[in-house]
Amino acid sequence: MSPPEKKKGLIIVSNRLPIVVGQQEGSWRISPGSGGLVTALAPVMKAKSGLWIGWPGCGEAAPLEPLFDRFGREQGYRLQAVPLTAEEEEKFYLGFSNETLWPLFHDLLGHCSFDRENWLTYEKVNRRFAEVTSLASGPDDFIWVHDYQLTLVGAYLRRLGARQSLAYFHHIPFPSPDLFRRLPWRSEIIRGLIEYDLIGFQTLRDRRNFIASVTAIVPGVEVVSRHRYYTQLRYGERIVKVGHFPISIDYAEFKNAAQSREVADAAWYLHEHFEGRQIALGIDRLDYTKGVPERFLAFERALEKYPDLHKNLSLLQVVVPSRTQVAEYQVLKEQLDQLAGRINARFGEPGWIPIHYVFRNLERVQLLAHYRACEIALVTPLRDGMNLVAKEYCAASVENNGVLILSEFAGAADQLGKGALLVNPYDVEGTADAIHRAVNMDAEERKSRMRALRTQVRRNDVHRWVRWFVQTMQDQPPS
Ligand code: GDG
Repeated sequence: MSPPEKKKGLIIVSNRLPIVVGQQEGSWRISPGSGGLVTALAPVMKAKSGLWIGWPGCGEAAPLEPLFDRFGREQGYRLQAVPLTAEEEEKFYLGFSNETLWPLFHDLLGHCSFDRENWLTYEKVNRRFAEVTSLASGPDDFIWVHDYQLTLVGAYLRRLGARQSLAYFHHIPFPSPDLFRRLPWRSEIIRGLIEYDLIGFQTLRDRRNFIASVTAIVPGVEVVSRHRYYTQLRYGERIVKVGHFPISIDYAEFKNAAQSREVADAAWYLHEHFEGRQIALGIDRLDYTKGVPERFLAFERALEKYPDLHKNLSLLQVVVPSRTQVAEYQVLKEQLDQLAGRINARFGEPGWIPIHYVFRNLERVQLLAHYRACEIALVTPLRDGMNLVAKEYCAASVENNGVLILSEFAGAADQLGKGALLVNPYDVEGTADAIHRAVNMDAEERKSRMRALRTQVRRNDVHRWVRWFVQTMQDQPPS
């Protein structure tokens, strides 16, 4: 009789744990976060006795141990915290991750700071993540690390003797070799990444950029074979797969929620405030990569060039507060306040405000109602790994009447480029023309474009993404 097959566990490592910890009526509560990644991974985590390792993101006051025990019982997978001091959070997260890697990887060299103290803390924190993961994992587990904050965890795990399969997914873009070379620690980062067995990117462009950098920087790395979704590299004795796996959303969940009575009512109520005009929607985290000032300028140009838009179109821009401790983000906030004020003062008339600009987080029902109510979505980042707002807008456009205006520099453009109106966000004139075209698009063209977009998102949802990534790791073709 053959011995029973040993169960392979799944360990996810990410900077933040996917939880919300808070107090309600004096007692501590813990609940899973609401992102698509958590929804997609939860069933897999349950089936594979999963463990999620990350920074809890709450102060030390919370009694984490009993809260995590309760979470494990309720959700069917476990959590493990990696503690960070305030100084580490500042240098590792706000500093190196968000002031060096984030702008560099989004092609915005002018926003980068290169600070050695921040780099040293980044190394130290990555080492700590690896130590916690090493202690918590068994020899048959599959360890899957997420995103640019944790590029070095795989290499530290190897130094600690890890023999398991190590995978990494990079949620943001990977820059061209010419840009990547500017990073003083380029060699350490790229040598860290090559220690994983599978390295996943969002787009073919990111995958190619990485391969060009790694083969230029690390002697002895060579391409062994190319397949549609991944390339195999040889590095010493090891074979490393480098693939592209465009991330997605839980399409069915978005579609069903958008069809609920609650959302339909909220959407109707929202549109009533706009008295029969069309609404162009922008929803973005406060971030200079999202191209919001450029979008305001394009909207202004559209009003200048096309007087028929006056009183017939408003831009509803939601900016979600983010990284507000970083000085650059405060400057961006002021810039947006000023631009919106100036454009409204220039074009506004009694009964018509051109830009409705709000700086806050929307509740989920409101988010969906915004998607459903608005005839146009303006998703125009200067660069974006994927951009899930674009996919969510399509899933929630249940009447098939929305027009998606999408930046050609969002990862999502690879999949949605045919149904969307693609724009270069730096091209104010071209974006203004696209806005005018969207407003005047007839119902038939809107429908056929939106149908194509929704089919694409439905077929390639986040559940398929998880299966695809895990199967590539296990050497099976994608289903
Ligand atoms: C990184 C990469 C990549 C936004 N406003 C509200 C709200 N949201 C939710 C959206 C969406 C998410 O936040 C934003 O996702 P994005 O993909 O647009 O952007 P990043 O946060 O920059 O994420 C990105 C992603 O990782 C996944 O790999 O696509 O390129 O940068 O889900 O719905 N949610 C609620 N209220 C809001 O006001 N509830």
